[in-house]
Amino acid sequence: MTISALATSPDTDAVMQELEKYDLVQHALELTAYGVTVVPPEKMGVDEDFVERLKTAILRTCERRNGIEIGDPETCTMRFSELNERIWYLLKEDDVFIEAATNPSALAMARWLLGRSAVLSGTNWIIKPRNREPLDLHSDAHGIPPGGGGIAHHANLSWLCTDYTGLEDGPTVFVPGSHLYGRATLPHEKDLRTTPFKTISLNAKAGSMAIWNGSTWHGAMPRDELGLRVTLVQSFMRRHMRPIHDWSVEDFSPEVRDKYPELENILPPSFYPWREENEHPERGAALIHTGTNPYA
Ligand SMILES: O=C(O)CCC(=O)C(=O)O
Ligand SMILES: [Fe+2]
Repeated sequence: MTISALATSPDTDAVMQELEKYDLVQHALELTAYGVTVVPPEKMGVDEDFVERLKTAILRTCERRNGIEIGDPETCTMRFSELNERIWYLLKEDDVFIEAATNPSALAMARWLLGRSAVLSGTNWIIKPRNREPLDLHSDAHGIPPGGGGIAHHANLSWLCTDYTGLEDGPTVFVPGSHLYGRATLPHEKDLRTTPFKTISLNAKAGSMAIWNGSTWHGAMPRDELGLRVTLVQSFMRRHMRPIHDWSVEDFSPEVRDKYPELENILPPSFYPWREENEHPERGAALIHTGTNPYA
């Protein structure tokens, strides 16, 4: 008996069926139990050159926006601060960012955490050269206070564009299960060298997607390896939250909207804010519906 086939719960059934379709059930379970999972490249359903196209788009956008020349990313010795300026708002820079944001496996996972109404909140890159500084443990679900651990509010879907196969790569590290605390880290919990919490470090090939509940505490190891670790970070949120970017599906041409129909769903028009009167009362029903079920 497969409950999702019995058509009693349209939102939950749809989310469950997508997980089955893309062979992601184990990853959904890891997200629920540990707050983090890594989906290997072969389950992301992209063509072979996708990750190279994504990495190149990130490096070219960084060069163009910052007026720099990165050269060979495998030997680049530029500083972190030079490579991580103007890192946000990437969708319009190259269609590969839209392809990444609307990837069916990625959306199936985002919707497991945030419901079918999940919205794309923000996109940014991280280009990490050899550096000596660890990144402190933190939650990405800013503004969610203690008590908020029952459901996910925010999800980080990070596409690894280079290998994270050893500690020398400067991988992200996680405190498994910390999403259940439902709060941000306190000052004495943050330092990776002294935190009393057990951590795991990401160990995955380029093309994998690391996905975490935004409330899962994470940080990053210093990078010892020469060259650049390159990552596309995609933040999804529940629909009632204030997205990072004020972007709209109207910003994209009809051709792009036709090619990536999921854009309409992940960049919905907002019901809020309003002043004396709401100018778009017709948008209210979709938002109110999200209050009926965590999978809505
Ligand atoms: O650089 C890393 O591995 C961690 C990045 C991070 O904290 C994030 O993407 O939210
Ligand atoms: Fe983070």
